[in-house]
Amino acid sequence: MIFKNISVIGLGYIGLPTAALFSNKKIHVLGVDINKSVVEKINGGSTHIVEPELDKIVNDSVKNGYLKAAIHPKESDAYIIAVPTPFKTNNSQIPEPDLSFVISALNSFAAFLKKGDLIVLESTSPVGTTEIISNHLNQKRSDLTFPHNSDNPDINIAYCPERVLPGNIVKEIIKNDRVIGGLTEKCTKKAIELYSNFVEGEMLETDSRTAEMVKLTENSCRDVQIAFANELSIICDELDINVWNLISLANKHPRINILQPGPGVGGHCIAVDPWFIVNKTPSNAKLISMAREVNDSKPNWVIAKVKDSILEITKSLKKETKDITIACLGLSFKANIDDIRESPALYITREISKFHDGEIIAVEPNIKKIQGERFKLESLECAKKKADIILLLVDHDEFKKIESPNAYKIIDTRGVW
Ligand code: SAJ
Repeated sequence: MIFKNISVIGLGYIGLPTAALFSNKKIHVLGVDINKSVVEKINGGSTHIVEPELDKIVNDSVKNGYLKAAIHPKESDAYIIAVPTPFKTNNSQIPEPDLSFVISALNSFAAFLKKGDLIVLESTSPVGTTEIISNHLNQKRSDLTFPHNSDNPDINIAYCPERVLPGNIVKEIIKNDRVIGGLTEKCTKKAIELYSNFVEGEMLETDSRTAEMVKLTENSCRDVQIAFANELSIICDELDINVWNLISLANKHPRINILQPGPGVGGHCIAVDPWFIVNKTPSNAKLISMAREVNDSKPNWVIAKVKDSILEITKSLKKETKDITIACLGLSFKANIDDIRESPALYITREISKFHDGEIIAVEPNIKKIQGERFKLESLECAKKKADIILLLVDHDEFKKIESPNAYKIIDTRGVW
């Protein structure tokens, strides 16, 4: 085996399962994270992430001595970078990718690099980032040759994006095909050799720029398709047509497959990655940019619906707003997970709690407690009993199991009832 030691930088939703699966194959893995409590938790054999099957793999690997976590990397044969690549808004209109975590990761292991090492970037990144990595490391280590300026470099660098779905990460990380783009063909081959340790899907070879763009394209494609569904939902509302029924009928056409509207697009991927394309090619990325705008505006459209409903109740039931109870069902960014990052459901619930002076109940079966909010976490039963307005925001299984509740006003943003 050519990779005896691997360092995985960033122990989040992608880095931790990746580190765990390599160590599960009896390769010594050092998981690196700047967060001390994450490091301690993993060294204690548990995880800070809720993902099916992950706990056991991490626990087994730590017990067997193949997985360790630390704040700093050490000399390894391969370095995998799985750190966040958020965007900065600054004053510019188009959000700008923030590569500072990638650069810090490079700086943390540059001194350990030796001839023959492999570096793989997994973080979603703008086109050209893998080349930036090569240049950056070359500046730090002029004693070594790098792929941007050598045909047979000492250091191999490739881009291999993660493509796994939160909630099904462990299964998908093993089974999904991988797109692997090295800065040279040899870099690609080396990265394939590395991932073959646990990946059962096909290894699809390409160059780094194409691999970077593939990842952005996948998430932008989904964003554009969801925007189409969200736009349809607003049009149908105006025309008094049930959008769920419409989509299900249109989808009977053999070549039509419309996605589902919702309260907006959340999570840390689809709502972010399209901006990386728009930022690079602003005048040509028209549709991609417009899709972001459509999806980002959907939560405020839902809030306007809630305001209309409150007004209707004050008029028809002669209730004061302080006596109107609103129940928001779901806070996570999508069904059956506990992840609230960039969640439109959480944003909508918070915004309602800013203007509504009556009681606001949130029901989130995947979260036990929430602090510092103006709304309370309650049971579904309590919400059904007390609410004048029921706003369904996430299609959790628990909500799908029940019949449409008996509130004065039901706003179902996911077409569950
Ligand atoms: N959503 C809708 N309607 C739909 C589908 C999704 O409103 O028909 C919403 C969801 O509710 C959620 C958001 O879109 O708020 C994103 O959810 P998702 O399930 O589409 O995607 P993520 O963010 O959980 O994971 C995506 C996946 N990408 C694609 O499916 C192309 C995953 O494979 C990627 O690995 C992941 O992004 C990532 O890490 O980039």
